[in-house]
Amino acid sequence: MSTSIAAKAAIVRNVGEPWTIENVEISAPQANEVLVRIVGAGICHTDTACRTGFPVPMPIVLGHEGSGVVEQVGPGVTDLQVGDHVVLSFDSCGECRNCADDQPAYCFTFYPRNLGGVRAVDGSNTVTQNGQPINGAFFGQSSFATYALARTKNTVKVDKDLPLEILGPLGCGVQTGAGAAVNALGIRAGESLAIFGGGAVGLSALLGARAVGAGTVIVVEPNVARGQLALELGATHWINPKETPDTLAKIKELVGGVNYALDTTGIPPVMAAAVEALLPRGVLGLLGVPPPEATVPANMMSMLIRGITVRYIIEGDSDPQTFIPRMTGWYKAGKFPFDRLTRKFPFEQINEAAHAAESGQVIKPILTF
Ligand code: CXF
Ligand code: ZN
Repeated sequence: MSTSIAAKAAIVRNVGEPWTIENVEISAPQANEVLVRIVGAGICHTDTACRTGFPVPMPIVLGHEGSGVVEQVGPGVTDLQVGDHVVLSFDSCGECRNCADDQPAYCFTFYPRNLGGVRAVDGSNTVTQNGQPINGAFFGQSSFATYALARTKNTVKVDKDLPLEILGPLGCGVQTGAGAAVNALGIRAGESLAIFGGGAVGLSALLGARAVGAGTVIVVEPNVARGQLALELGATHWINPKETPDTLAKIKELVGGVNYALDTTGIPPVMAAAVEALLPRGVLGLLGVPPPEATVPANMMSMLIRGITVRYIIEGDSDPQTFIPRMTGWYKAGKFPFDRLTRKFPFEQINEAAHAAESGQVIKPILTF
């Protein structure tokens, strides 16, 4: 059982170069690992950011929104079985203070585990090519490949009556947005939320807020198709900042202010508007990746007198083992139509699919195998 498995993987050889699909070998699963035959893999902004410079070792097999079928289990694995349908999420140690607090997205070893390119446990390679090392283990999976090696910790079993091909984004982008609204902000029935940016993460936040019965949900988004989709998905208001540049004034005019705000853009002036849109005791959650030199652009006195909280949120404060089943439960109940954000592309069209997302034509591309 310890023979490696032949697979095809999309490799980035150097920063900024396109993906090339090449033959590789995937390591057989060790203790606490499973081999998954990938049937779908979403493309997240972090994949494209890593291709173009977010620091990861090269050459590398990216992909961290995989879904598929368990093909092999490592020695001693009992909680997953061959044939199980699974969604792959981010990896965590399960033992540090934050993992023990059920906050695995803030695992003390999150970055080496998810972006280090090798097995965190012993530094060995999970992907090779003709015996030569290729970086893998990306978010404990590297799912831009026909097979992925995952850890039981980040492998979540799902019901077989769900559409497996499109479930991968529940492991990152959808979980990040929906979890931000539901877990991190803890939005409750009737409370109000303004979401800045209507991409995959922002619209997932909208879906999460709707699933738990939020009241007013305002989406600020310049792309007309995305703004219209936000309204179809239950946003009470869509503000197009191209037509209404003073979004803060517009939010105040519409509803006076909001209990919560989420910024998915990482753009400092957008964050400044989001802080000022909050009612007293409001909370702003930051999800967008900022420019490297950016500092917080908020007026401290204005925040003080309203008792404002501003915090960063990773992966929606989610524990994938419980939050992914919660989302699939909402989906089955017709309360969480995340499939409306997706479009399928054949694996071979990975570069076209990523470009379609970057240019704003597609919200969440999913590679199918
Ligand atoms: C990432 C965002 C940047 C920090 C690490 C986690 N989320 C998912 O793609
Ligand atoms: Zn991601």
